[in-house]
Amino acid sequence: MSRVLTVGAAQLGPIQKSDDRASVVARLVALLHQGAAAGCDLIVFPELALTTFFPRWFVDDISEADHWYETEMPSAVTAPLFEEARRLSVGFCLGYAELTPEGRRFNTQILVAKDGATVAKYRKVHIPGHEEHEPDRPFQHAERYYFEPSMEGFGVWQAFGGRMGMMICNDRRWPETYRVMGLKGVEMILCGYNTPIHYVPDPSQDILQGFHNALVMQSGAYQNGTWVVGVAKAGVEEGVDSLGQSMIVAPSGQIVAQTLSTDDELISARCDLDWCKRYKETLFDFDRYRRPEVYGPITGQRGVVLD
Ligand code: CDT
Repeated sequence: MSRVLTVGAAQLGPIQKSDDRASVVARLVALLHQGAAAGCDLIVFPELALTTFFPRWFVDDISEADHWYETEMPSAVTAPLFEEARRLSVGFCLGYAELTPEGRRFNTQILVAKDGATVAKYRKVHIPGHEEHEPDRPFQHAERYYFEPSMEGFGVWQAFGGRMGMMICNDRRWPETYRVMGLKGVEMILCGYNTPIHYVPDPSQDILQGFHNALVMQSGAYQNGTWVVGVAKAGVEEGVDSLGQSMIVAPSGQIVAQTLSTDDELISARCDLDWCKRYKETLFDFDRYRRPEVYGPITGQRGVVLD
């Protein structure tokens, strides 16, 4: 069995509030066609890929936001994406807001096989932003109001001929995210993101957004000997400018493909999953070199404790 997986990063340009899901699904299907023409086995879409990034607005009654969430997947409106993927025999990874039958709200990403079957579901662990309305901000980032953090952690699934993991946006900034999957032998991590350029708590970081995006994904890839596919919803959405720079990162930490625009854009790369071994079996041979006996504080405490 070939260990080369051709993966596509299907960046989306902005989705405005008035764009209905059917028009967004049509854009996803168009990117799916481009990916299939490029020989992709798997196409990765961004975080919250079906709607505008709605946590930028606050509503006092959260049920007023129910229409941004999916209660079933596939649904009538998303079925064409699943059907077209099956017809083209291309897998995909899709981020969306999930509202469960119990009324729980998660920021979710699924992995769908070439036959259209959902083989894995991941719910975002690190939820950034704020819980309460902060009226002085130019825009909200109320993810902590709209989503609960998953307690399921970071899974790694055998799929597409390799060991596949998932993370969502802010997860990519935390080394623990990659390491937990690294300890499960991950070979490719799929990540959708929505990253506003303007970081309200510290605007000095604004010009560093692209640098930080690459820094964390390149480091995470290298330190764990894994491919990382990071995919943006980019551009000016309802007046808020968001980072593009979607990229495919090799286990060496090198960027092998990167988007040039902030619009709908597909990039792809042939990813040799065996490349991971060069790092996993040498410099980052965990079994040989890691020292878990002195890493206790990483799981034993949350914040800083001064000796
Ligand atoms: N979607 C998401 O997690 N975005 C955050 C923005 C910074 S926190 C306000 C990110 O880490 O890119």
